[in-house]
Amino acid sequence: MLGKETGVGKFTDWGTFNNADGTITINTNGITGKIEAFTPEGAAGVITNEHNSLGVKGKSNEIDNGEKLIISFDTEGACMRNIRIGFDSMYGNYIPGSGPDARTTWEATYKGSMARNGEFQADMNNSDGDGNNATSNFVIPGDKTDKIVISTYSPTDVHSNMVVRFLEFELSLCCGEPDDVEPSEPSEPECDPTVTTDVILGKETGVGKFEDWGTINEDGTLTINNSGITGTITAYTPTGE
Ligand SMILES: [Ca+2]
Ligand SMILES: [Ca+2]
Ligand SMILES: [Ca+2]
Repeated sequence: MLGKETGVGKFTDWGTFNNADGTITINTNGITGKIEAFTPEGAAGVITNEHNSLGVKGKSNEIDNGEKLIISFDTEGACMRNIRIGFDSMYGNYIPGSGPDARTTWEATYKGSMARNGEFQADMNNSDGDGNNATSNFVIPGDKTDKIVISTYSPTDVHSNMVVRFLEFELSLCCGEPDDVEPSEPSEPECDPTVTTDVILGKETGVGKFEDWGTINEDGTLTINNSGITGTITAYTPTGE
C-alpha cells in the first residue's frame, strides 16, 4: 500500500519526496515509478502532504479544480492489479446536486491504452462503512494499470478540493501487449525478466558426451530440458532428410 488508510499519513508512506521538483519517487522491490502534480494549466506542480494525504500546491494544498495528481510506474512491463484508491476531504461541495456539484475524476491506463475512467462524488451511501461522507475508496476496474490520473472537476469552479489518502494494489511485471487482455481471451502467462538461469550445453573442455547436451532419442535427435524449458537438436543430411 502507498499512503496510509488511517492515522497519520506522510510522504514517506508513498516514497521519497524530491524537493527539487516537488515529485515523489516510488521504489517497490526495484520496480520504480513516480507521482507528479500538475497545475490546471498543465504545468509541473508541487505535491503537498495535506489531511494525511497527497494534494497539489496551488489555490489550496488539496487537489483543486483542474489540478492533477499522476501516479505511474516506468519499469518496463510493471503493472498494478486489484487497485483500491482512497480519498478524503470530499465535503459538502461534492454532494450530488449541491451548488458546486464537484466530483473527483479518475483515469487508469496501461501503456497508454486500455483507458478506463469515471467520476464520483461524496460518499452519501457510506460505501466504505466509516460513516463519513468526505472519505471514500473504490476499486479501479480492469486487469492492468501502470498510470492513474486523479483530478477534481467542479462545473461552477467553486472552491472544491479533495486529497488522495492511499493506493492499494498488487504490483508485478506483466507480459503481453495491452490489447491481449480482454477478459474473454486467455490471459498471458506471467513472466519475470529478472529471473535468469545460466545454461551450458556440451562441454567446453574434457570428455564431451550426449548427456552434456540432453537425452539422445531413437530417431537421432537430442532433447534438451532445462528446468522444464525444453528444446530439440536435430541433424539433417545435405539433401535435407
Ligand atoms: Ca491545490
Ligand atoms: Ca476538501
Ligand atoms: Ca465514507
